[in-house]
Amino acid sequence: MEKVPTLNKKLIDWVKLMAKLCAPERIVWIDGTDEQKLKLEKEAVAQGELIRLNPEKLPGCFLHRTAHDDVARTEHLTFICTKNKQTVGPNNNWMSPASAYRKAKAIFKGAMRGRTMYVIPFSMGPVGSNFSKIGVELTDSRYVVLNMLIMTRCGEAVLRQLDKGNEFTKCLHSKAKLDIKKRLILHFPEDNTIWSVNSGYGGNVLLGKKCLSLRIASFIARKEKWMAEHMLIMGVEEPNGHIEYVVAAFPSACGKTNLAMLVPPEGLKIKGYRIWTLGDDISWMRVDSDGSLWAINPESGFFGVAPGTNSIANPNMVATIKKNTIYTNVLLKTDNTVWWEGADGEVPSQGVDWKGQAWKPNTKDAEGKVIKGAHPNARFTTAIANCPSASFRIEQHHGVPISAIIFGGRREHVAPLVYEAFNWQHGVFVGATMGSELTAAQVGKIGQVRRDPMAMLPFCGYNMADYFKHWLSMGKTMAKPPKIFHVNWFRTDEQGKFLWPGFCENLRVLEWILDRVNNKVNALETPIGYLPYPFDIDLTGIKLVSGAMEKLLKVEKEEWLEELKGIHKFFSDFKKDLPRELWDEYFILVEKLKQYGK
Ligand code: OXD
Ligand code: MN
Repeated sequence: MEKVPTLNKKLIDWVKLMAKLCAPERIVWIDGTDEQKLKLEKEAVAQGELIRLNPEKLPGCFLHRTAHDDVARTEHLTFICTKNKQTVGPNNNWMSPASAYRKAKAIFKGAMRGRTMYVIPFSMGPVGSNFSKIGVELTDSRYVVLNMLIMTRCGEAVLRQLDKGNEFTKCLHSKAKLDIKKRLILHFPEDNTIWSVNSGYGGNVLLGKKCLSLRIASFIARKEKWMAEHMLIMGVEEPNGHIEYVVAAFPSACGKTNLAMLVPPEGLKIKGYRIWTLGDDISWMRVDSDGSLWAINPESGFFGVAPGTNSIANPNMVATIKKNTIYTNVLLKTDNTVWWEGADGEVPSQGVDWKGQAWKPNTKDAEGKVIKGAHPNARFTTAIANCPSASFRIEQHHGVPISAIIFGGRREHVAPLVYEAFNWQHGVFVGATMGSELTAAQVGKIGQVRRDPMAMLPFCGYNMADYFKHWLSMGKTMAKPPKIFHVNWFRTDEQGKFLWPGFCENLRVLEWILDRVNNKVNALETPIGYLPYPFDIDLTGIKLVSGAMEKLLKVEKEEWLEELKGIHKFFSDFKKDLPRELWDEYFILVEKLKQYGK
């Protein structure tokens, strides 16, 4: 082993043990310095793991291509390994720790032979905050190291934290042979351990992200009475200069990243609104001595989807990814810059696609399908600090106080533009029954509703029925719980045209939400919750088609009664574990709807 920069015996012993299993040629400790980062970048370029992009147009940027069958999270190969199967619930794949370790050990054995094992000490959350958690990831991938340097705070400062305390999540990753047949993403929450092997895709291998900050953290959070959620965090500066902070959970393809950093539309900007971004994916929240819920973003970077990112959808992200960014699986242009479907500007006349093949627009494959330049799940990894709307509070150990929790989904019908839950318990029901219609980008029947409670279905590290109980009990610990809302930007008219313009105009809905938080406007009581009066949504500077707002805010009794059948089926899957309070909310809603409009 090279010189070991820590005296933490538990850490040293574990690194030794894992090195014995994986048999790397050498071990390198990541110190977080620019010097080491530059060296790793150089080596990665020399080895063909990264391509250096045009230094004038994209300074400090690189392109990486994954294996063709390693482009997204693999939920069917993702397991929670606990002694008791019941712990993980119907929402997770389960394996016993003994058999998971046995299986994985056989794959890890000698997997790093001839390679370097990097030791990455990282902090999820500001280094030294009481609310942060430490992890150490061992990996044989330089790409992982370089991504972790953006997505987390890592290096020397974290090791100094480990001089004071002993607890860290033990994260082991090896690319091994990138063999999908031997790919495993294993979580051992009872051992605070994660093992990931035979993948090089971010969501499977940047172990601080989904694995630690959601699956392991949700498990710990339940025990320690806090919340680890799949939520953006943003500040909305109001015209009086006061900033209210909100969190929001949406299933994928609903514009979570775009919302987190929106640029106010002209009509609202002149009133004095401004957005402050804290995070686009994960929120850790706990109740403070003031009885309010406070949030930190455990991450320090964005791992965002490139296709569809452009100056209309997300001008702040376009500005953010112009420097010091790692692109994965996008198209390489002839001037050594990058492109993806839905990017700004002209479609390039040629380039090299995400698979490394020469590409021209509208070329078809053997099945007659147009070959894409970028993979639909192509990504960029970039620092939050690069973002023009980055909050000045991202490094604050205490985080920010949360005034509203927003749930959302993609629904052509049923869900109105926005509504407010009656109280915390009803809000938990609203989050627990969240759903989104499948789009062409997902496997399944287009339009079919997939339930994704709190957008946590793939990320809750234990039985979701217990997760709902945890949410219900957290509400009781808050003197000032945030108000809970549901939004839907995707409602359509009879012709299937969107009724709401979306994107930056969504701030108009946030304005109503904050007006409700601050008791500035009244609302209409309906069976599903409180709805805005149409005149309370400021439409200055935009024109909706006549009658659109009424349609956006309509509660259709028959559609909701139909919706409740799907919810009944979903709840029934949890059998007797589902908390009684959620069934209570269900039956209250059925009754209210039956009476509605009579
Ligand atoms: C993500 C996801 O990558 O939710 O953030 O899949
Ligand atoms: Mn996510």
